[in-house]
Amino acid sequence: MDDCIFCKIRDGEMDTEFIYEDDQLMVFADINAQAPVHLLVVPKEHIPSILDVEDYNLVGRVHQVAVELAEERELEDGFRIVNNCGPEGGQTVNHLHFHLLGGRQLQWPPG
Ligand code: DGP
Repeated sequence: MDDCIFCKIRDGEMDTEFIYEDDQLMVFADINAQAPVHLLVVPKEHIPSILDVEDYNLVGRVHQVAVELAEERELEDGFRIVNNCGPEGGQTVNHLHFHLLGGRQLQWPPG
């Protein structure tokens, strides 16, 4: 996708530092951090949203990497993994991604 910001990040056009990378996934800090730890775990393939996922092993792998990063960041008191889907779900970038948030008391319910 030519105009997708996460595809541009994947392709090295944005000078974004990868915290983790493998053949399927990339992880980088959210530009608009909402918590002391706010990382985005992003499949490299341009999948618009979770509604478009065909292989749910990918979603499992996303969670495995997110949990490993939470452990690495010593978020033993808790953290949250969030996927926003569609306009009412608050999705603003139409390239599948999961937020890993932690390092402060998170509130529930979200706004
Ligand atoms: P969502 O609202 O769930 O679609 O989250 C999209 C997130 O992506 C939002 O928290 C801000 C982040 N974001 C948008 N553009 C960029 C960017 O260019 N670089 C980085 N690192 N994060 C971005």
